[in-house]
Amino acid sequence: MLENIQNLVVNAKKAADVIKSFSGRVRIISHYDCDGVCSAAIMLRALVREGKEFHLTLVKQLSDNLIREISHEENGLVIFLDLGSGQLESIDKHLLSEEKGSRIVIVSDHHQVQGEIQPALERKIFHVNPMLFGIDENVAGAGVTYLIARAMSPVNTDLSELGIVGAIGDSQIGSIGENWGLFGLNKEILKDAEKAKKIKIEKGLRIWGRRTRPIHKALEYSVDPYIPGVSNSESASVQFLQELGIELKRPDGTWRTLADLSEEEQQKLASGIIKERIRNNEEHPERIFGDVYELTDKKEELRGASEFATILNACGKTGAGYLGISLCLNDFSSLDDVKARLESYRREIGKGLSWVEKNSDAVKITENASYIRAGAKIPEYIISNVTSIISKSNMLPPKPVFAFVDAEEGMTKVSARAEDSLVKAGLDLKDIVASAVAETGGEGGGHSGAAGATIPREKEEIFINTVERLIKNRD
Ligand SMILES: [Mn+2]
Repeated sequence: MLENIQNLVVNAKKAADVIKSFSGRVRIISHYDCDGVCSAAIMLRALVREGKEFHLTLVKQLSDNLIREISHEENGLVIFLDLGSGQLESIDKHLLSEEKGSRIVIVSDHHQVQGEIQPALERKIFHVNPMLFGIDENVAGAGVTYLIARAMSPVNTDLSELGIVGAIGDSQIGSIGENWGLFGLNKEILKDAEKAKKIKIEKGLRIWGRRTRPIHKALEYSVDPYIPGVSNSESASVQFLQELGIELKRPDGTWRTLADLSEEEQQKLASGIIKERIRNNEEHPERIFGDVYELTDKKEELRGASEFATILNACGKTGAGYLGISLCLNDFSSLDDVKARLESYRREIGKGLSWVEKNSDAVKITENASYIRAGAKIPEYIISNVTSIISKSNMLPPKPVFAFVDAEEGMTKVSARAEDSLVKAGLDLKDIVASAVAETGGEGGGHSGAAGATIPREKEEIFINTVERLIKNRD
């Protein structure tokens, strides 16, 4: 493992040297989600520190068309962040082939590698991806980009916190036994962030809105951990806290937050939540504690790393990734705009969840998996969030969840999620989705617990049948 990481770091150093010695405007294409926004912010700051110019575009996905467009631009160095590894053939064909002159391409990504570069063109591409070295989990696109930035200059270790936020945005808070926290390469990056005094680690209840929401609101909106009978209901949350004897307000009448609770109150609340979870047969009732990461250089309401990751997803996915990047780089002038976006984003996710709850006829549950056919009822840009939340809640049986929604141009976006316990038992959604896509056409990829695809809409049934067969016949 250590050797693999060293190889990855050597690879990152090569890419860093290419960037440093390049003169001219750097063309950057990054993914529009939290991880992509963090990746872009890291690269921008590193480039500015080198006195370089850049032109950045954030995109939902890297299509053949986009790659072709970039090939028509005057650019000597193209950097792909949090995407690109799945489009090597297209990059080879449109950006590297001989008549394109001396263009160099850097791919900094953590997604599955697809396609190949012709050996003759290999010297023109620097592909930094942990998967090439057998590291297939626990580092995000932002972490990989951070390794490049760190290799450019040690000054850039102050960007390590963004590597962590990207990982959190990509749902990489994993577990080590009872102890929740980031591990693997993420843990290394976390050490840099602690050393640079950018992140403080505390232990606490892993509930969203620790510093930003009234306690009863935080419980009402909590989906991971899910609190049966309390999540989704304001009055039930208030009653739950009152029964535990926890004051909702401060002496001055303002709402208390989870961060205000005394040690003893935290214990009381925790055992109350665990009891509810046991009573409702939640799989790991005790998994409500974890490392809570505080971003020390952000404004008070942006300090919770999970909350910050959600904010960046909200900005990026609603077409305002530039606002997310400013926040990453500590420009808080657009905070009001950001808050409004966050609220509407969360509202959309909430609407998506209640649509699934109310439309059980759109959910097909088989022995092997659950399938949600939402058509145009849930927007494409939040379906991965909705699917993640559903797979972590007890809304559906403990099986992999596949959600289908309409995408552009007659295509269907598929989002697949499986809980940790299923992944540990050997389920690999990345493989399943890849095989299903081989049957339906389209494209797909991801990780063992979270994968996605875009397929022709008329092939949904074929996709489902293939998944059924694959899960059933799994050893
Ligand atoms: Mn990513």
